[in-house]
Amino acid sequence: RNEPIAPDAMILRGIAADPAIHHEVLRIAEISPFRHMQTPGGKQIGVEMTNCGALGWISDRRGYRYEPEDPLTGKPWPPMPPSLQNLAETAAAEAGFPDFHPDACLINRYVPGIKMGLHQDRDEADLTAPIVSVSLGLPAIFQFGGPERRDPVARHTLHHGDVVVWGGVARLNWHGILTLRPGSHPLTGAARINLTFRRAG
Ligand code: MD5
Ligand code: FE
Repeated sequence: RNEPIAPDAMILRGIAADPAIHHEVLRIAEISPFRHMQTPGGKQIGVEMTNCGALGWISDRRGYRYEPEDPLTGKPWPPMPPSLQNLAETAAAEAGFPDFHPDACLINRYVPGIKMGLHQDRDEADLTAPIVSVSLGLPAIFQFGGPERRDPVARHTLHHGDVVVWGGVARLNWHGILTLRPGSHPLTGAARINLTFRRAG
């Protein structure tokens, strides 16, 4: 069940398969809908995004950052549902990070043909906190490298309900998601949804 993939990085298989998790995502998206964001360079990000929690990750012509309000609605992001917060904190503790309290949850929606290129997550104020990533719906192949862009990259398939926790020496590792393949999932349809819990502020 617990699959270490590198020092301070672990996959917890199938622990978020409860449909109630996905239902919370649908409720959040009724308030703050999924949307394509702009990059600072003026391109559209292929993945559709929304957020819940005190802070939400956004990208626009001015850059990448965390904001307390949804620029689309002008209102605060929907609160983080306690069931999602408990899931993230329980998974982090299981992976060896008992003091994790996320204040941000970025929700990514991939449809077939969409990918996320190799990158590092470094927009957070406290880089000692881990990140918890929950996968729902269609499977995807994620690429997991090292702290340097040139480090070798391993591939792991993430399925519905899988949770990945990474922190410590793995916190700034390069990672990405390969192009989503066509398919349909009973809960999400032709989509993969990823929730990324972070301590951003
Ligand atoms: C996703 N999202 O699937 C991924 C998270 C992001 C982002 O990367 O910044 O929104 S899953 C990728 C992942 C899983 C497990 C470990 C690592 C990355 N990692 O160690 O870097 O939408
Ligand atoms: Fe990332």
